[in-house]
Amino acid sequence: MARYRPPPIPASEITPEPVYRARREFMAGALALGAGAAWPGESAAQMVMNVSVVEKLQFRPNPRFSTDEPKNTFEEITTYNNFYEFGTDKSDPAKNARSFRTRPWNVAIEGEAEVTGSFALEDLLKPHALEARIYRLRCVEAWSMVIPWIGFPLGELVKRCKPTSRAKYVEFTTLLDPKQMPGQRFPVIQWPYVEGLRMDEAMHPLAILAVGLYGEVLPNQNGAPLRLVVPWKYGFKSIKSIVRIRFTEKQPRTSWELSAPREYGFYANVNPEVDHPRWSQKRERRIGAGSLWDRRPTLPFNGYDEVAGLYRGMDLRKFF
Ligand SMILES: Nc1nc2c(c(=O)[nH]1)N[C@H]1C(S)=C(S)[C@@H](COP(=O)(O)O)O[C@H]1N2
Ligand SMILES: [Mo]
Repeated sequence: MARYRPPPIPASEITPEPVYRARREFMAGALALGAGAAWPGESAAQMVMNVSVVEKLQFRPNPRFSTDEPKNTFEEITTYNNFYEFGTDKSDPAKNARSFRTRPWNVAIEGEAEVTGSFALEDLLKPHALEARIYRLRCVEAWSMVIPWIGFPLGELVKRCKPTSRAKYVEFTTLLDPKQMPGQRFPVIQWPYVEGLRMDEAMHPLAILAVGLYGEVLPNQNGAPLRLVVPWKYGFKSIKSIVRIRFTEKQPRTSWELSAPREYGFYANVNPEVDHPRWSQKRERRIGAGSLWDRRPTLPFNGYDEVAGLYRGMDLRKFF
């Protein structure tokens, strides 16, 4: 990967005007709350991007739910992406999502819940204090990264929606907009991208909705303005650019299951014992660290052992 050189001009000039304006509005709105802690000892996004004018998110670090492994750089996290709506190469999303409009943004809450309707993102976020959490992300393609997210527990939002007793699952849907998302003009997978969690998974304190990383509003290629992060599951569960959250009685039919049911199960828990039909899941390559051949062992549940209780009594080879 080519070495990154910081642009010599301020971000206000390199960021397309609507994006820049949207970011300012985003900040002026719901997110300027919380404890106001800075990222300890650094501001990598600021350094890398030479940004002096883009406002920072207000958040509190959460060491209890953070790994102390070395973080991937802002550049790695924002130039090596899976976001098929913007192309299938790892470098495509950074290029093709540049002018993606993430404001205004509404999220529909639907299904088996007392609180439903269409919510402006600002209103949805208002009650939630943001936290920084450094999580491992393990892609099904046998690579991994360490990413400092900014977000809040999904379970808090679920509770506020007051799901009914019939709600057993939560289904998430990405925006469908082939005009803005050129990848959706090709039938790579079934659009829009759909993912889902069982209710107890959604309530687990490790599952978060992210709105930023490295102290900054989420870059478009990472799933702006709102994406799920479920660190014990393969990366594809962590759906980006969410426009709908639906509470259901039946298990949602996810895009990956519909495209390749033998390869991608609903649960998608990181499991070194269950190989992908076309490759082993025993090891993984940490992006940016060492050579291509430097592989580390993959840990069950991506190392997040505290979720094991959710699956007690389940055959995780069958429910992969
Ligand atoms: N809507 C949508 N969400 C998505 C994807 C996608 O193609 N479309 N790719 C998934 C996959 S396979 C991975 S590994 C992660 C990558 O997240 P990152 O690019 O922020 O590291 O996003 C997930 N969320
Ligand atoms: Mo992935």
